[in-house]
Amino acid sequence: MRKSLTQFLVEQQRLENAMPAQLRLLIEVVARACKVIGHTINKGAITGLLGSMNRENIQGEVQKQLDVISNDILLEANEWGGHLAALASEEMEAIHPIPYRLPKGEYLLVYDPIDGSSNIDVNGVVGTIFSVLKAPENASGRDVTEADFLQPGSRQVAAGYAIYGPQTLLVLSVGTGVYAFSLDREMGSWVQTAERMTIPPSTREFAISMANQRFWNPGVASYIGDLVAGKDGPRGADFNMRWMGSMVGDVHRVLTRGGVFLYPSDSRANMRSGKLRLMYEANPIAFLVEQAGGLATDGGARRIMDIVPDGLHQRVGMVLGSADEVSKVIEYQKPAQALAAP
Ligand code: P6P
Repeated sequence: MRKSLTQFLVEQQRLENAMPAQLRLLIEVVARACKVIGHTINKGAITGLLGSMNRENIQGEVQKQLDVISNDILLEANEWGGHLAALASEEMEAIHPIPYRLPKGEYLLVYDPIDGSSNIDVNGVVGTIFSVLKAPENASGRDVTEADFLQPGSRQVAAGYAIYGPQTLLVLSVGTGVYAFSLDREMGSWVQTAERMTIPPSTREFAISMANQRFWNPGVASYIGDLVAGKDGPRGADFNMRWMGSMVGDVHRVLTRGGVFLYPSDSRANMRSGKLRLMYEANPIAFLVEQAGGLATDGGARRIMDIVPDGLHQRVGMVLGSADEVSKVIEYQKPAQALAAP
C-alpha cells in the first residue's frame, strides 16, 4: 500500500525536528489546491478557459485566464486555515495579508500559480511552484509588510511544485530530502511514488534556450560551445539538449535523471538581472535542488539561497542541477580562464 501525503506529513511530525501543525495544514491545503488547478487546466479547452486576458501582470507578461484563476484558487484555499500571515504571488503586485476577519498564522506563502503558462494553449507541461517562509516573530502583533517576505531562500522551511504533465505530481521538501507524490485520480489523493530524490553529480544533458546565444556572457557562450563541440571538443564527450520552456518541466527532469539547467542573465536590457523570479521560482527550486544534492547559483558563484531579496518580484540569473556540471559553469565564468579539458 503506497504512503499517502497525509501519512508522510504525520511521519514528518514525529521526527525530531517535528513539523508544526500549521505547516502540515499549509502543505495539505496547497496540495489540495494543486489538484484543483490541475483539474482546471485539464478541462481548459472544454470550459473555454484557455487563452489570454487582455491585461499584463507585474512582470509585463500577458496574463492567461488560467494564471488568474489558479492564483485565486491558491488564495481562497489558504485564507481560512489560520496557518498564514500573508501570501504573495507572481500574479499579484503587492502582498496579500490574511483579512482581519480570519485567523492569522506563522507562515508566509509565496507562489507562481502556473509556471510556463505560455505552454498551456499548446498542451505543454506547466506547474505550480511554492515557497514557505516563517513570518518574523514581531509580525504577529502588526500588519505584515512586503519587507517581511524579503528573506534569503536559506530561510525557507518548505518548498515544492506540482507538475501537470502526463502524470500530475507533487514534488516536495520540508528539509528532510525530496519526495514525490502522484495524483491517483480514481481516489483523488496524492500517493508517494518517490523518496529522497537525488540528482546524479555528473550529466551529459543540458537545458538552455539556444535562441538567446548572441546575448550570453563569454563564460556561458564558451561553456555551451564546448558542450556542443561534443567528443571532438574540450569536453571529450557528446551532450544532449532539452528545453521545455517550462522551468518546472526541465527541473523535474534534472531531479529525476540529472542535468544542468541554465537561464543566465544576459545583455538584453530586460534580462540584465535574469528572467526567473527569485522568491517564487528560483528559491523554491533551489531548495529542492540542494535537498537532492545538486547546486543552484545565479550563474556565477553566488548561491541562489544566499541572495537577500530587494523586492518581491526580483529577477535572477540561474544555473542549477548536477553538482559537478554547475561547478564547471562557475569555472567558465572566471575571467579569461584557460580552462582545463574535461
Ligand atoms: P523563454 C516560464 O515563463 C519561465 O519563467 C520558465 O518556466 C521557463 O524556463 C522560461 O520562462 C522560458 O523562457 O525565454 O524560453 O520563454
